[in-house]
Amino acid sequence: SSDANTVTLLDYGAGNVRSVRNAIRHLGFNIRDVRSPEDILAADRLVFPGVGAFGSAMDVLNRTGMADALREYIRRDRPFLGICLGLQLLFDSSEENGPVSGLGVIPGVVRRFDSSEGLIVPHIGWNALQITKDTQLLQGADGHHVYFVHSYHALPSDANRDWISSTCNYGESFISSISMGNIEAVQFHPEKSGATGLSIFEKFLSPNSSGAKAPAHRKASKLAKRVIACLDVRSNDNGDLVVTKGDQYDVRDHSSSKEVRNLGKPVELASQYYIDGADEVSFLNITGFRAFPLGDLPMLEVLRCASEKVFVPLTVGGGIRDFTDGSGRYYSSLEVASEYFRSGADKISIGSDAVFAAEAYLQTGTGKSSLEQISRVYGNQAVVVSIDPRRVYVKSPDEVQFRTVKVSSKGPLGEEYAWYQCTVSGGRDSRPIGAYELAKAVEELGAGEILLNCIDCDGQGGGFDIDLIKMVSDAVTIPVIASSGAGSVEHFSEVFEKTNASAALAAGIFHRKEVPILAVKEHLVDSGVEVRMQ
Ligand code: 1PR
Repeated sequence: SSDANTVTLLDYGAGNVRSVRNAIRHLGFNIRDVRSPEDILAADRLVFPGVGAFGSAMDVLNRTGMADALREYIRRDRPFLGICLGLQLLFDSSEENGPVSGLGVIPGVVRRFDSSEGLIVPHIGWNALQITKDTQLLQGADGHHVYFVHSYHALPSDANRDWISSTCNYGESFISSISMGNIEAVQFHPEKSGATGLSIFEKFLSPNSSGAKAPAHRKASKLAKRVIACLDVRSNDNGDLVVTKGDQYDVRDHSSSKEVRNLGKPVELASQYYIDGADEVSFLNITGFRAFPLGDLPMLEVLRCASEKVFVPLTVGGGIRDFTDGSGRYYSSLEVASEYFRSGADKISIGSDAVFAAEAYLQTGTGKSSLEQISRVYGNQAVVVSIDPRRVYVKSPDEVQFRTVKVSSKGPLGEEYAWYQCTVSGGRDSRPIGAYELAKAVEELGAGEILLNCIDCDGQGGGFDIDLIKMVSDAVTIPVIASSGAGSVEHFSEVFEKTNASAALAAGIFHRKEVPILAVKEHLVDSGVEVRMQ
């Protein structure tokens, strides 16, 4: 009924499937969107990227008649690829806001990862596939790292054993893909899994092509530590968006010109870091707290263009808060975040507003912040909180009401302790809350990940603040990204050996081309740290 270059996409409008669209187009295919149940039955090849929560997805599918159409399409054994929630929905039921009934195609249940033993949930990152069945789709992908982001997983059982094509281990063994006839579904995100993911996607789109071969690599076995490249973006004095980089958050040159340092073009650098093997790319709109970010359309354009070329997760932060523009129109932070998601972000990052939310929550015991709203709509795996603390030395822990650490090197007056004071507005204003207290509070409010900077270390190249990162990563059960201060490959192995950080982020050393991403990863492999190699 249609040409071989067209694939049908079921996007029921619950979230961002831009990345899936970008990957399909990148592989040279056109997309036909499903508008009615009939479109499902008429498809030659159907991609079903589930987004949002299980219960609300089933509601939409039932209400629109698409649930029945999907069951029929699958019963006819027509080519189908479910992604993430698109795999989970095939099962009998899920515990997510439930129990809720699913499509009931595969026997079994979907359950939350158990964080009671300290397992970090959501499961975010690159984990190794263990192939249990020969399929064309996953050929050559055994032991490859692919990108996962989820809190719920389908449980393997005797009843569904015939369906399983691969499993993955995270706290326990769970189903990472199923395959039966022409029905395929994956829990990971092929559209965000770099070259391995694109090759899996391509095998579904053109099953007869011989081209898409999974790239050769070293065999992986577990969740990898992530290496993230960060681009601080702002307008320079000529009004052009540039990647800049500060020293302790000061981005102006120390020469007489005092210009905003210009380290390159955001889209070009992001694409280069993807090619170089970055596991994720973050954009921070560092003057977002001043200017209204939706007024800052170039930043949205940067995101759109970057997401067409970068097939690993993209995070964007800066300026996510409620705002009233010059004409009196009010924008909620949820609207700002939605615009970022629509433009291609996989996660958003909140700085200043999260500090205010945590302060209010600790005072009143209740929260009604933007952080909670955004995480309710998009899921907590999509919400990062970026902390910008500054070290404050004290003689004894009793001096302050905040959690202190015994520091590895003493303060200027011989102080043996420090607490880490949170700031807002890019370090300009200090607030009465510590990084430890903030991290605990935002975890409760629904943050899915913490980006932990340190103003003292930023741009100094002297290594990460191990004391701070250990304190925070021991305190929460969501992933912590260590940031600020990377100057050499050894700093990365140090932070993974001494703390519970799940990822390490750097900016300056990558922008100035002092240390390539590949060198960081090779050093980590040599140090016995599992990383994704391409
Ligand atoms: O408060 O929600 O509008 O978010 C603003 C965001 O912008 C926050 O995430 C905040 O961290 C960031 N930001 C604000 N001002 C600056 C600045 O530099 N003047 N950049 C800034 C923060 C810090 C790191 C940096 C690492 C690694 N950038 O992300 O990339 O320190 O650097 P290094 O490897 O060179 O040491 P809101």
